[in-house]
Amino acid sequence: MKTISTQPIAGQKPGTSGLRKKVAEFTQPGYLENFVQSIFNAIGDCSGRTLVIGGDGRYYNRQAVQIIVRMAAANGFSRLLVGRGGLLSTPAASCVIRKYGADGGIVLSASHNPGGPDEDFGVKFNGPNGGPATETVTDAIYRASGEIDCYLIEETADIELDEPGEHRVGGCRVEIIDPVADYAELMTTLFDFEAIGQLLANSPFTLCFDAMHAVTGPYAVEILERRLGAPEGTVINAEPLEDFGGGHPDPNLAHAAELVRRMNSDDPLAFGAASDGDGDRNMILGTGFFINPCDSLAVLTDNAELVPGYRDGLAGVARSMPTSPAVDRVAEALGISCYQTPTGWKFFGNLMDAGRITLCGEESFGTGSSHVREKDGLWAVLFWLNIIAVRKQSARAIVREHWQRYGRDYFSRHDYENLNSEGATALIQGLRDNLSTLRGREIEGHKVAYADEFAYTDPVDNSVSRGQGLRILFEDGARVVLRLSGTGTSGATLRVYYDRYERDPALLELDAQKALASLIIAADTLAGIRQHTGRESPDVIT
Ligand code: VG1
Ligand code: CO
Repeated sequence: MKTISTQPIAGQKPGTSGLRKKVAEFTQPGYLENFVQSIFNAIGDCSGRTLVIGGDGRYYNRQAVQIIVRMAAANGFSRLLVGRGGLLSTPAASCVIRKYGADGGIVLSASHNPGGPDEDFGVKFNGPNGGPATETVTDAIYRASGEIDCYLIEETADIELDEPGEHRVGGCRVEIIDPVADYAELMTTLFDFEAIGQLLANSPFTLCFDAMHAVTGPYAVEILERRLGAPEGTVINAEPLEDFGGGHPDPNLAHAAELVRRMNSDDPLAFGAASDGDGDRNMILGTGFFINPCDSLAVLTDNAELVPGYRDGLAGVARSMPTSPAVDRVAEALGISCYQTPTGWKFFGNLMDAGRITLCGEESFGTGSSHVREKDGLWAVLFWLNIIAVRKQSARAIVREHWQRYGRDYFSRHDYENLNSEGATALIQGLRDNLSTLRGREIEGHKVAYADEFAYTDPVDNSVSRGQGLRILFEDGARVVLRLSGTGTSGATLRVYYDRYERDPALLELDAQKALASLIIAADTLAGIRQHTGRESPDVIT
């Protein structure tokens, strides 16, 4: 074992989901080592503990796994569970931590950010509940990164990552585990595989899953093709590649282009889905139909009792603040609690651990439940397939019925990427300074009811998280939210979220951009979006 002296490196502050930087920064001498040692220092004595390690397979994943294995052994961990090939999707890592009672896990991923030598890398730490470290822990990691003076590492050869087996590194037992098996097993306990299998065997029901050359390929092939009997080739772009095949592993209409093409071909498919780099996001498409993630969460909540794992009902639900309130309406009808948390999955963990919620989700293509402590892309796909198999209706028909019953919350998010940081900060600061003056102002037919900066008090541990997005609520129930992204690695990304409720049965099938047009203009008037960003239109609309 060697003790290597080092000094703090500025900027190792975890964001919405772990530490994400350009590969060039992460591969600087000592950069990864400093951050990993800061995690170990923050969690305290590691001796005798068990750690799970895996990642989404992006560039630098394999090298990073080898370094972390040697450092974990040197820091006293007695058992490491490492995904074969260095792979573990984010939800599978969460599953493995929980199943084997590990003390935590390190997941190597920058999620939906592109990968490759010139792109992004990331490291996140999950706690013993399998969920992303809470803010208390990420704050402690950041503090540790500012005080670090040495790191510990074993001087051993690389271990064989591609074969199942056991290794000794220093005093530590390292087990190479099948990255898919435990997760696939868990899915069979939640969903009716027989009913879904029958649905898929029924030839008019055609399905395509786009793994985007990211980590879900092996999971989707095993579950959809091998276990559920979907035809070979149902999963496209199934092989995880270090650069995701040059694509952007973000499941939305812009980036999952091949899937969208197949859905709209002359012989359209019944159901399409895609996941992101680390497998925790999902996009669901019906024939000629995109299901907004906010609506998806509401529909899953409303139909949960059709699915074996949720047959006994839901303890409660939660959504991130910028997510539309579609799920709130269902929770009210079901008589269960509905919580509103800041953006990022780390805020759902306490609610789940305390048994307050079963399902939760975010507008950013994230949906999940208490089966693990991360959002879970394939799980959401299986949930939808299970509902379709039971109701024997198309995805589109199910959503339409939902709107007829509950009304529709039109929702859209506009992203302005790679902005000059000063301009983006000035925009937010300018609006923040004006929040208290907005009440009563009328713009484009919407009158401001109130405006504030969202702060969250965790009802379980009473911790307070401030500065979680500026929101403007209008008297007609419409809403605009503005916040800066905490996952980017260059410049700033502004996210503007719009939602508006529509009850009129004749107005439920409008184009979302048209339905939200007046709000989009109102937001520009109030926040000076075009003026501060210098952009006429957003880069990505979801
Ligand atoms: C984004 C999303 C947020 C999500 C986070 C991590 O964060 O908005 O909802 O939890 O990514 O998702 P931000 O700070 O950039 O808005 V993942 O799949 O990239 O781990
Ligand atoms: Co992700």
